[in-house]
Amino acid sequence: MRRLLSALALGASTMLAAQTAIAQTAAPEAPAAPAAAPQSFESPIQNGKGEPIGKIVIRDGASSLVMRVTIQPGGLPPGWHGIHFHAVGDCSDTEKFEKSKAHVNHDQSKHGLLNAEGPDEGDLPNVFANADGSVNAEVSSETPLTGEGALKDGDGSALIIHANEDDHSTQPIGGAGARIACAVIK
Ligand SMILES: [Cu+2]
Repeated sequence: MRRLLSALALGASTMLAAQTAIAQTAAPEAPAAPAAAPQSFESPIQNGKGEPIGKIVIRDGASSLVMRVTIQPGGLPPGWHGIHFHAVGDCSDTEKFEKSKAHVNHDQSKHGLLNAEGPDEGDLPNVFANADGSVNAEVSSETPLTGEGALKDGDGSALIIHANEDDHSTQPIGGAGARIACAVIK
């Protein structure tokens, strides 16, 4: 009985030692982030029936923002889809999403990441929806989330997903077609 008790005691002290070791090794990594932590913003994506199909998560750094687009299975028709930042943060007219207006474009640039006179500030790379309609994508943009010329200006902005892919050169939206999903950025 005594052996058993001391074995238990030894076991407990070994566990404590292990926990202390974990705490010591984990500690130095913790304080690194806060100084340069990017601003982040999250918003649901809704389809043409006003149903939630996924979300955008934006992290805004000093010189560019990174946006993750996540859409659940069944959310989109499979294949490539053009996506853009549109000028107004209003997704309430779900049939056509026209209240989101045209692209964010403060300096009258031409549309298209591949256009010599572009791109406009709303231009983004296409995203690809899998056979089940889901999307997991990450894109970047030099358009800021806050500050001068930002997405979060007085009337906000919207992330619009189009029915077709964007060819990144023809006007006005690269042949991307109808607006089929929308997320408010405000
Ligand atoms: Cu668009």
